[in-house]
This record gives sequence, C-alpha cells and structure tokens, in this order.
Amino acid sequence: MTNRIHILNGPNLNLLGEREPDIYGVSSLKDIENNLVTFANRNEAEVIFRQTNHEGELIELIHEAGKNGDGVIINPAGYTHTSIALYDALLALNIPIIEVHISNIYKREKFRHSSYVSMAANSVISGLGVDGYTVALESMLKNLNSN
Ligand code: CA2
Repeated sequence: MTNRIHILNGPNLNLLGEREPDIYGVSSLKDIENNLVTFANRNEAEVIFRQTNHEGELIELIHEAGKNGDGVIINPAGYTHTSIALYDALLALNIPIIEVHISNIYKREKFRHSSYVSMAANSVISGLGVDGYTVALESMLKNLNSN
C-alpha cells in the first residue's frame, strides 16, 4: 500500500542554506524535499512537502494532512515553542506525528527547550541536522508498513 506522508515546515525554513549554516547546515529546503521524494519513491510512498511562514496556514496544512494523509512529519520552527493553536490542531489528528528539529534545541537558548508540539507528537528528532527528516520518514514508513 502507498502511504502518503505530509512533511510540513514552519516559518523561516525557506531560508535554509542561505543563512546561519553553522546552525542549520548548507542544504536548501528544496534539497531536503528532493532527497525525501527520492526516498519515498524508492519505498512506494508519497510525500507532500510544504513550507509556510504563517501560523494559520500551517494549521490548515495540518487539517489537510488529517483528511488525506497517513502520517505527519513536522518541523514547526519557531511555533514549536509558542503555539497552543498548533498543538490543538495536532492533537485532533489520529495519524502518527513525528516532530523534527534540525538543530539540537536543548543545546540552545532556554526558550527553545520547551515544545508544545512534543506533547502531541509520537516521536521527536532533534539535532541530527537535515538527516533528521530522512530518519523520520524511514521510521514512519517502517511503522505504517508493520501495522
Ligand atoms: O532546529 C530546528 O529545526 C528549529 O525548528 C529551527 C527554527 C527554530 O526556531 C527552532 O527553535 C529549531 C528556526 C528556523 C529558522 O530557519 C532558518 C534557516 C536559515 C536561516 C535562518 C533561519
């Protein structure tokens, strides 16, 4: 069966590869998307890859994932630490959720140490760099295919 995984990215992640390479690496968001689509194609899965700088739009994308997706991988970026609305949207899903952070949020400023999203997520990956997305997709597909 082909699983459809929504991979959602929050604010400022469109800047990946352009600034702060010491924290976020040199890959662009398009590079990440291409890698994940290749991985999905090899594993008979489909990836819907999105980025938005707007909280309401990210919530709409979560709703869409709940309607037609088999799993969600989300890097909520700055909204991780602030958004109860995002947390509520994720709580309403009945498909698996993996939260991904490129950087190790626990090694950074204290305000990044808490995540509303983690309370709704099945799993959290933080600090693996952009490989975290691929690890998340691999694990998601493995779990979906074993059920
Ligand atoms: O480590 C992550 O993936 C974060 O979710 C990234 C967020 C940050 O607010 C979280 O605490 C951790 C920031 C995304 C901003 O991305 C940029 C990329 C390049 C240049 C500037 C910002």
